[in-house]
Amino acid sequence: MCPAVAVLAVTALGPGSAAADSWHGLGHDSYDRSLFIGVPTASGSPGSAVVLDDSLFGYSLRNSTTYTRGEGVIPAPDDPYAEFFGTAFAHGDLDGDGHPELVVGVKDESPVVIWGSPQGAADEVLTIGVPNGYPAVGDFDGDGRQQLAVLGQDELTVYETFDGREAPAAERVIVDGARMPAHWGEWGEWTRSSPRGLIAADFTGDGRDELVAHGAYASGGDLPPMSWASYFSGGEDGIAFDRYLYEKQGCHEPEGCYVHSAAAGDVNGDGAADLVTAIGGIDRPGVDVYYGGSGGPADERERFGRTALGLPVDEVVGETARGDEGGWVVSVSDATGDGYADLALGIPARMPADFSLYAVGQAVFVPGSATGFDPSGTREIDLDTPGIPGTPDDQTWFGQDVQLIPADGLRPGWLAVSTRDGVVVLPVFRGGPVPRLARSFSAEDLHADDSDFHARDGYNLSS
Ligand SMILES: [Ca+2]
Ligand SMILES: [Ca+2]
Ligand SMILES: [Ca+2]
Ligand SMILES: [Ca+2]
Repeated sequence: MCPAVAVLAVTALGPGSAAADSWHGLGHDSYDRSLFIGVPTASGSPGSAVVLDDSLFGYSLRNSTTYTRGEGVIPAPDDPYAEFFGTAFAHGDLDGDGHPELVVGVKDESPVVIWGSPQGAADEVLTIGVPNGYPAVGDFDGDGRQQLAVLGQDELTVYETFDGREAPAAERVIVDGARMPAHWGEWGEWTRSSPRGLIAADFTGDGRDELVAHGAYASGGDLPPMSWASYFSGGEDGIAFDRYLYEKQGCHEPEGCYVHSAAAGDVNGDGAADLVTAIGGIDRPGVDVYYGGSGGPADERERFGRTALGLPVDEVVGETARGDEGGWVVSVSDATGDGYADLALGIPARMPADFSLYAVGQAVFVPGSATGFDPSGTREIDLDTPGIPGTPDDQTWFGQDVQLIPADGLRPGWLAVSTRDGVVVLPVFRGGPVPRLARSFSAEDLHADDSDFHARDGYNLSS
């Protein structure tokens, strides 16, 4: 591996190629409350990403921007059959001009930086040469400026400083060491790891951001999935590998199971971000919390199963979730505005009590508190909940992804839930989410052809 090989390409297009509306028209200059929706490959389309901007009246298509590969400033995919534009999103002011950039991850291809400008998103993009890269933005060295980190198949790259819109190749840092278990000969045929996400947050509470990378092991056969996560601590010298938070975690362990999704937020309000992982597997629905502290996320995790999350224990199947992969996706953010990050959990394979339908799905909201998630405030939301559009059916996959948007002053927080048929967004007030005020965006609204969806991995929600 030669660190000097940086493949970065600048794409600039002439006047008239604008693909973006502006958040400036709304009087704010931030993606902090934007909802990003990655839309997978649809029939005859290379995939797109929709940015819904918050307004005083919530989210609407009138305040949205759609980026489609091969249109406007967005480069066409190298592989027309590549699956997913909008695998991951990150945002922040990378060049220090006061206007935020949006970074869009692309499954199997390289992330794209959409530059900010005084007029909103600019007609200029930068392609970061890390195939299958997951982006995250944070201030890792404490200098007050934001940096871009990208987790690729075999490396974590931190771009130190973007000087204008030039490629920062000379200053990029590749973090060496055993940050992910790349080759692993035990346990049969697992051969390599693959990334699933990169999370930037202040896990120590010192004002500098750290990173957690997580992913899964690939296997050649029908072996059950296993997962790993590694913690990268920061400092004045930048990011360095610290330790694994978990490794080879799978359902073969009495207490463990594989992790499909992870998120960070300050659940207990102590100033340090906490890592929350969704525990999949038939018998182990719920989440694990690794509370942050001076040493980063704790080695000891706290398990919240169905009972601890305030969910009823089913008479027939006990603590299980009446559907496989109980905790499939998590989002953590202070949507109620009380200072404690709240939890949204997506359980898309959930079945009704009489087992008559497969994968109707469910979303769960649990508020945070000084002692962690507070089960007394739990809300279960599904397609039978008054106000939620749609009808329960086989494989509606309600909760295939979830995303919380934080409250901001008088503006409420939001809970977004994706299904086979689109995305539902509902406001979250102090008392929790309000399904009767839900609004929905159909597959057509989101430029998606739902007939092609791999339903459980359909939309990708981010903020
Ligand atoms: Ca900028
Ligand atoms: Ca920190
Ligand atoms: Ca905390
Ligand atoms: Ca809260």
